[in-house]
Amino acid sequence: MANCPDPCVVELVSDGGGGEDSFSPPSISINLGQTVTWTYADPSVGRPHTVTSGACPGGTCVPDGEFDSGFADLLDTTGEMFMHTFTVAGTFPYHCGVHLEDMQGTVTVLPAP
Ligand SMILES: [Cu+2]
Repeated sequence: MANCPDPCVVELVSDGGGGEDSFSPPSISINLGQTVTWTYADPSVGRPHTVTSGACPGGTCVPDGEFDSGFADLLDTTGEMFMHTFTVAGTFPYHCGVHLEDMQGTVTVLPAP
């Protein structure tokens, strides 16, 4: 797992860059109180994504309400961002509401030293 610097940025990308729909990097760890900024960096401009908390057990994604960029304003424009500040330690799985189990990530919030 990559330790994310502060400010911490996770990019939303897809096959336009030769890869797959993904959060890059998919798994990060941060310190308690740190903010994560998800930035649309998908070369396939117009391919929409969301950042939605919740795991996908058995391939079915279940939003858990911790954070959600939502469907009202899909992330589909270069540089568009969604931010969330993590104030509780723990492991927070999330997914894209469009690509579901094919596009997942995890934020691990380290406890205060
Ligand atoms: Cu997506």
